[in-house]
Amino acid sequence: MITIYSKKHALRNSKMEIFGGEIVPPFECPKRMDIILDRIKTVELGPIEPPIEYGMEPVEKIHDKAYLTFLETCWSEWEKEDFNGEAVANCWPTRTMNAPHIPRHIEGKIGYYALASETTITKGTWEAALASKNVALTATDKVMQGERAVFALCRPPGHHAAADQFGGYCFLNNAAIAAQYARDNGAKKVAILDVDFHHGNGTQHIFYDRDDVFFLSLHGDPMDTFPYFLGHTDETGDKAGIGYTANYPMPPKSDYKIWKQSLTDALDKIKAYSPDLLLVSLGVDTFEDDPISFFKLKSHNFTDYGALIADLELPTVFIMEGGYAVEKVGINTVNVLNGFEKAC
Ligand code: SP5
Ligand code: ZN
Repeated sequence: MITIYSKKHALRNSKMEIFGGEIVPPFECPKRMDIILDRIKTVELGPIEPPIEYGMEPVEKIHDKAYLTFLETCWSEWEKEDFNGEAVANCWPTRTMNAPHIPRHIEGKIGYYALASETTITKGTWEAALASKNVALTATDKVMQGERAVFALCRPPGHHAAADQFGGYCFLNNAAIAAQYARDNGAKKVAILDVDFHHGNGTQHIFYDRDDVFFLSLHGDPMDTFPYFLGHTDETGDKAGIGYTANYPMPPKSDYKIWKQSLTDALDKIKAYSPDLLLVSLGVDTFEDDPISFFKLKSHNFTDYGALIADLELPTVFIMEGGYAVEKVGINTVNVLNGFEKAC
């Protein structure tokens, strides 16, 4: 399997995350990519190729123009203030405010566009996010041109990013951009299977009223974990999209036996939908030792479910999302890809 990868991910090099009331080093760190690349080389998964440049057109089909300008200019505006740290939100338009105006001041603007406070914006974040969407688009193009499956080693991840919101370590929604690109280039129906531990709130919201992109997510119950406010079973789509969102929230300590039941159901739904293309939002934070998650998958379970995904016999793009047990992130990620490839 070909991997698409850009060194520019390293430009996203935040030094801090707000976690449990403390300032800690970010869980979503550049080293994750080094470990995954090492594993790809060790098991000889296949060639590692750089992305090509797709420009902003495919991004503007998903994201709000003013949001993109905000992401591009946030760091330089923040730097102009007398602040000493990274750009971070501390005030939001919450339930009793309806945000009729986007503030002029960067502190208000960042609150308007942020969906969580753990994710800061730093010098280089925008450039890394742009490289990440190019990785997803290059991989998607290759699959559209006939590759059975390609791995988009995206960083920063994307599935929490909505049309005009960042957070959960995500800025541009790589999977959504890739799905729309596929739609615009011949795919009539696209399915997005999100196996990251966290609900893919951004992707769900982007496609919620559409029937041409079917979004399915397996995740920790939002009653118990991030992103807390989306991802319940009764969210099944709106308007033309009714029936084209499927959520599988699962409780703390869910193991592979439970997780696999959800996966099997999701795979059956994908089969019935019969898409032209499958995108997998691949987060391996379902692993038992993940520091911020609560599922109990073991390393060999990742191999097993890779093979189950291959059984769909669909052109498939794997798009990297989360996974923070850094020492095992390579083994777990590549196990999915190897399990898939061996079953083809
Ligand atoms: C792409 C992705 O996986 N993003 C995840 C963002 C999660 N951010 C919130 C982390 C809060 C963790 N709280 C964990 C409590 C652990 N006991
Ligand atoms: Zn996650």
